[in-house]
Amino acid sequence: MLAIWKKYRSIPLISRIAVAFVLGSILGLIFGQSITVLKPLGDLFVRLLKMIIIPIVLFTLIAGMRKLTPSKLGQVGVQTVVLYIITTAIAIVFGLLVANLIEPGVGMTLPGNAEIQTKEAPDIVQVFMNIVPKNPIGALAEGNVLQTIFIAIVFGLSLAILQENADGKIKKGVETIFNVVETGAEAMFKIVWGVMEYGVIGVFALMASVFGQTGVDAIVPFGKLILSLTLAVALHITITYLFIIIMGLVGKSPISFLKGIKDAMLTALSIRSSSGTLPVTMSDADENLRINEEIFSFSLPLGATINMDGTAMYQGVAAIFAANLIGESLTIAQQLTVLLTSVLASVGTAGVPGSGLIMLTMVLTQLGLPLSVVGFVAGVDPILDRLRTMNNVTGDLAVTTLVAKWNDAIDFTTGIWTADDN
Ligand code: DAS
Repeated sequence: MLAIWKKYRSIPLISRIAVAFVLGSILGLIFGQSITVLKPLGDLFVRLLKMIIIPIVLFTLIAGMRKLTPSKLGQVGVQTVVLYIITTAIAIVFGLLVANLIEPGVGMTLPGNAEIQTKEAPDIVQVFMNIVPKNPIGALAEGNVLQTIFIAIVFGLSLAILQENADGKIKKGVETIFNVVETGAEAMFKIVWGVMEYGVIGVFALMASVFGQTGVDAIVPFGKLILSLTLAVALHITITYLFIIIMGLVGKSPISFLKGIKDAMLTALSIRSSSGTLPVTMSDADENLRINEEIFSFSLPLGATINMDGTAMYQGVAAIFAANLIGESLTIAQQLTVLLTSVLASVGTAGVPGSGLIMLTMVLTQLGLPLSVVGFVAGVDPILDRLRTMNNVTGDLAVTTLVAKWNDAIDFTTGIWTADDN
């Protein structure tokens, strides 16, 4: 028995999770609804990851402020947000291009019984106002990532200023707090890998229940919609992230980059939550991509909430799908509306399961397209959402790598990058 356990443990964790992912998907399609009894095992995995989000963001971001001067934070912040917005806009263009070519929804009709869901577009001023917490402890308790970022930056900055100007007991106290949060961050990363060990079971259960729930008969009619999103995601990851950003601007091997972020990509595909994947995303940035904490502790939590390239791209695909369903075609002006609405809405939408579907109600409302489309595609959204989330997380890490390179805050002599030299 011990020999079997040792053999099992000798297999790389990510390989075990990948096998669990594929096996779960296949068995889900074979056994259908009956296998969804395993869903609680998958939900437990998601809960364990969510348990880590707030402490890891708080610890790493405050620790990161020890090295980030206010001016540097401004520079890193502007670079990060501008790149996030540009890549999101490119993503939507890919979504619109592919959907115009494949024409998902043509030849299909919208059933009258799809229930209508409506959601108001977030008021952009309110989105930015909501970043400031009324009650910091409440923000942490309810797991509000954007407000936690705000608290960590403000508190970390004040500590960094005290570190420069205070003396005696206060200075000693600042050192102690920074040491505590750095230790806390390391402890959190250790927990991440403990949770990922359970992830082999969790991912198997999640994939078995999603394919058991959805079933082949629900997937086939939406084949062209799934194909359109899959193609757009593949194009955006390959061209925008791997060729332009990693190979062109960072000047490193795209293969090494992919190897460095596979844990986060597979986790995102499994749990369909950027925020839930954040502990793994940050761990990959730290341990594999060797990015300095002061960069990723700011850009990744921010990216998990405001940078959703896959989600925004899906709006382009789904808007054309909706128009085709009712025998219309979107004018260029309408497609530009999709682009603008989706970029703005992706800033205001949290990285949680199904947020792309909620955003779709805003986009369809803006275009005057039938909202019943949201109910119509809801059945396959657990599959589409996984593709979107995997894209979202990949984009966060690609931009973070470029910002780290621009700020000399990445060590290319260690981690996954050394594979380049072989
Ligand atoms: N599940 C969302 C995320 O976590 C993406 C989406 O729903 O589009 O990023």
